[in-house]
Order: sequence, then structure tokens, then C-alpha cells
Amino acid sequence: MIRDQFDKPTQALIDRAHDLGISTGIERLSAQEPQCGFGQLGTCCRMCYMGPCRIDPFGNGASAGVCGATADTIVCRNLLREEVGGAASHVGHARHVVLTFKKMLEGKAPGYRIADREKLYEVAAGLGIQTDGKDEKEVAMMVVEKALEDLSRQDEEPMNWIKLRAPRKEIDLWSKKGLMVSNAHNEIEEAMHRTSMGNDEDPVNLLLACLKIGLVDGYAGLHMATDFHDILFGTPSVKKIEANLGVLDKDMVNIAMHGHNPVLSEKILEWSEKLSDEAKAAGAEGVNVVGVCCTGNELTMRQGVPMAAHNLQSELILLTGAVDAMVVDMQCIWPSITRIADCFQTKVITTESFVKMQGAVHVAFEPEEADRKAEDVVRLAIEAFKQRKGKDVFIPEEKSIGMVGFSVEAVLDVLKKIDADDPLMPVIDNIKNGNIYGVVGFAGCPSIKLRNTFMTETMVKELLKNNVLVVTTGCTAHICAQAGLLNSDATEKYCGEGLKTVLKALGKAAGLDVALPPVWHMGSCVDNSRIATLIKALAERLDVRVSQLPVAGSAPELVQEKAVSIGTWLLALGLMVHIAPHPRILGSPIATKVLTETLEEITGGKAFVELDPYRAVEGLLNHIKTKRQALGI
Ligand code: NFS
Ligand code: SF4
Repeated sequence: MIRDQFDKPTQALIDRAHDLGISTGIERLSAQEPQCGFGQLGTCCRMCYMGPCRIDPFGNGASAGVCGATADTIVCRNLLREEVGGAASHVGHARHVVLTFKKMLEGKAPGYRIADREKLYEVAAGLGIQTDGKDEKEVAMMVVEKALEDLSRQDEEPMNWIKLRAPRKEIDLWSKKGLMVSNAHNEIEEAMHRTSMGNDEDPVNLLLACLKIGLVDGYAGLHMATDFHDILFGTPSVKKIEANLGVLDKDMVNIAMHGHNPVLSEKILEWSEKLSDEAKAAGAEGVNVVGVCCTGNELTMRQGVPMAAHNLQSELILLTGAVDAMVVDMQCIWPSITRIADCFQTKVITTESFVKMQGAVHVAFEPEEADRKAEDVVRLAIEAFKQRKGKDVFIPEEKSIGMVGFSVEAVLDVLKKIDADDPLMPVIDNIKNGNIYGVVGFAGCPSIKLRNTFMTETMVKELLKNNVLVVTTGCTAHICAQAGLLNSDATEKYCGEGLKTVLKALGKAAGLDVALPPVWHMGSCVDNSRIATLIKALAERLDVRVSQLPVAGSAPELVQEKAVSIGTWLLALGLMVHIAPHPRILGSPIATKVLTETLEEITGGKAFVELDPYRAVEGLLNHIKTKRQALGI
């Protein structure tokens, strides 16, 4: 049993699981160890039934699969398939939101409405839609058609969402290098096709295909999802929230929303308020909706819902015994949760036909019947509370406060108060004078393999000390919130003098009595699009390539395929991307060299693998320094 290695509330729940004889990921990881070296290096192939084949990259075993595939080919094919898994998830998510929006416009999903008209018109204008003489609905329907074109066209025209959201110089570069993509579904199909047995053998050609899938992920996945989320549910603004497991309340009906899609969670939140009297009649003080993983980020930045748990805590939160219902939609949902829920009075409720779980209650959630289904779900939670009432629970008391909701629009609103005509100028001036040494975006998951090293927190604090502004999304945002890095005290406590001065001035401009936090919560994983929008704005304002900016990305605790496809998109954009633990490429000398070195000559981006947090920060700072010197600042 691993003890006393995690933060206090996480460790307390791991200990409780141990005492109750309930298995958690920590134990299951030990049972898997040592994990397969071939798998970790990426040199295991199962693409056909002459295999499975595995190549020993150290030359002590087979040097090719039965069909003759080399380690380079096998690694690159596997990598591309990982990326397809990630991109398919993001594109599927975006498509779901677009279709919900379409149903709403057609009058078939009356539970939804256009919440941000301004964003709708901004997107329409960016897509070149002529809005004169058209009403809001017509404009919205044309935006939907443009989105669906990116999932259906066969004419090789560049994707509408790339033209809408990608930086101009990068669009030119991708076109010249043959990386431009047209239809997300075609690209995903082609990537699966080319990686099946007996097709693409050329590792470099496969790696170029990885970059294309990165673009599919970034534009037909992330950007498209963010744009439609904002139009449907509102563009986030800065607000104060609470985070950590202590946001559960034993006297309330606790509903943990887990997954990714605000189409479901927004409705559950609405009905939790509407049915508050029923909860009271059942003996509760009300309904307490809390957020887990990315749906938690979606709810917190728009509605101020508390952020209860990141992905590693998604099964642990159930060990409190205080969750009445865990409602899930799609992605990052551990199969273990129903088995843990079973030990308590917790109901796990699945809502998507393609995401079902043994032992869960399934409520098929269709946008057409969103209100009725959300009502059913909240009632199930109230029923579960009745069973739990009066029983012992164990809620770790830790909670922290933070500020969330730093959409680009919210950031620009603050900056406009300093320079209304040229809002980016104050940021650029402060980058030039070194008060902001650089910017690093932290994204991705909590890794059970690295969480006990406090990888993310350590890296963030080291960067802040060196005047690097940190922006964050996804579960990394949960980690930062729990570590108290999203509040003004953290500015005082962790930032170098230059960054502190800037954040104090921005806090004042925002009309707050205090400094802005040093880590800006920009949303869920799909909202890495917001980080890219900020970068695009800076690059275009300075008329430089993205790769020239003193900025970088980090996925310090990589877990999901989605993080791999997002990372590849950032490589295509020209960023250095720090990754830990090792991506599964090291079994291929070609993949390792291309991704960590050669790629820099093509897009300007490169992967940087480092598991030690201090050395990782050193690498990021060196990169920023090189970029600053090249810009002459
Ligand atoms: Ni991103 Fe969000 Fe969390 Fe990782 Fe999963 S919830 S989409 S993949 S685990 S950050
Ligand atoms: Fe083995 Fe080749 Fe089949 Fe892969 S495709 S399992 S390397 S024979």
C-alpha cells in the first residue's frame, strides 16, 4: 500500500478505500507493475492476426513483425491511432453540440436557446456569412451549415473552422507543407485506413498524418465545440468559485456531474434549482451540484458551480458516501465507478447510448426531451438521498477558493480598460520589458503515475517565480484550483516581482481590490481553443509566426489519447510542448528524432519529454529565452 504520498484529501480517501477493502486505481496500478516495456515504447502491434508482434528496440529480439513492419512503422502507426482516438472524441463532442443547436433552431429542442448573440454574430462574420437582411435564426442556421460542411465536404477546400480560427501565417505554412485538412470525418477514416495492415509503411508520412489529425482535433473538435458552447450557454466571465472535495455537503442532495458536455450538465443544474423544494421535502437542505473533470470546468466557468474533483479523484469522490448521484455523459469515465458506487447509496446515471455501464441506471438524454430527462435525473438523486439520509459519510474538509472564467473575451474586457484601442498592447509591453517573461499553457490530466510527485503544482510554482504567466484548462485546472493557485493570494505568494506588478495592475483595471490570480483558468480541455485564440491574437498583432513567441505548452501528467491529439495540434501550430510521462514513441528512433528535433524545421514546434519537474521548467525557460533573444527582447 502506498501511503502519505498524495495531497491530504486524496490520501484520506485512498486510506478509507483501503480500510473498507475497496479497490482503487492506486492498487490496480501496483497490480499491473511492471507495465509492459513493449507497450510503453510503442513497439507492440496488433494490426493483424499474424501477430501480435513486438519489436525489441535494443536488438535482443525480433527486429520486424511477421509482415516485416519495423519498430519505426509500428510506433508511428500506433501513435496515429492514438490521435484518431483523441480527435474522434473531440469531433464527436463538437458534432453533438452542433446538432443540438440545429435541433433547437428547428424548434425540436425547446429546452435550449441562443445565450450569446454577440458570439454568434462574431462567428458568422468570421465565416464570411452575409448577415444583412437575415434574422438571427437564419444566421444561426448558416453557421450550422458551415460547421456540418467541415464534417462532410469532399472537395478538398480547407476546413471552414481553420479559416475562422487558425493564425494566417500558419494557414499558409500548412498549405505549403500539404498538411491542410478539409473534412474531419474523411481524415479520421483515412488515418484508420492507412494504419491498417498493409498500407502506409513510411514513418515520416505517418507522422505528417499525425499533424493533420492534430489540425482536425484543434479546429473541428476544440474550436468548434467552444464556439457552439459559448453561443448556446454563454461566453464565460471571471467569477469566484470553490474547489476540492470539501464542496460536498452531507445535508444536501449531492449530484456530481462528470464528463464533458454542457448540453447535459447545464440542464441538470437548471432542474436541481427547480426541484429544490422536493429535495427539502425529502429532508435535505437543497440540491448541491458539483463538477468533476471537464464538465466541472464547463459548469464552473459559466455558472460558478464548485469544482469537486479531477479525473484521478473521480472514483475517490464516491468513497465519501455523500454523492447521491454521479451523472455522466462521455469521456474519461472510469469503469470502476459503478463498482465503488455499489458499496454506498450512490446512483451512477449514464445518459449517452454509446456510453453505458454495467450496474448504472441509464436515462437516455436526448436534446428533444432535455427538460423531462433532466427532471428524471434530479428526482433519482433525491430518491437516493432519502436512502442515504442519516448514514455516516466521510467528506474531507479541504476546499480552496479561486477565480475562473478567463475566456479571451473576458481577458480583453479587462485589457480594454487599460488601452481601449489596442488592448493587447499592455500585454506586449510587459512581455517586452520582461515583467511577463513568457506564457505557458498547462493542459491535460492528473496521472496516477506522477500525481504523488506534485508534478503540475511544482512546475507551475517554479514558472511563476520566473515571471512566467500560466494559463490552464482541463483537469490541470482542477489541480491548480485545489493547490490554491487560482486566487490572488497566490500572486503575492508565488510570483516574481515583474509578474506580480502586472497582475496587480490588471486586478485594478478589472475593478477588483486585489491582483488577478497568476494562473488563469481558461476552461475545459476543448477550451485549449481559447489558449490558441489568445496566441493567435498575439502573433497576428506582432505579425510573427506562433513559433516566434516566447510561449510554450505543457501536458505534465498525460493520460488520455485526447491529450496526445491536442499536443500534436500545438506542435503543428509551432509550439514547444512539454510532455510527461513518456509518450509511446521511444521505441522508434525516427519518431523520436522527428518529434523532438526535425519538426522544428517544419512547423517550429517540438516535443520535449521530461519527468523531473525542475528540469522540465528549466527546459521551458531556456526555450522562452531563445525565443526572446531571437525577437531582440
Ligand atoms: Ni482532458 Fe477532460 Fe480530465 Fe484529461 Fe479527461 S476530463 S478532456 S482528458 S482526464 S483533462
Ligand atoms: Fe505483426 Fe505486421 Fe500483423 Fe502488425 S501488421 S501484427 S507487425 S504481422
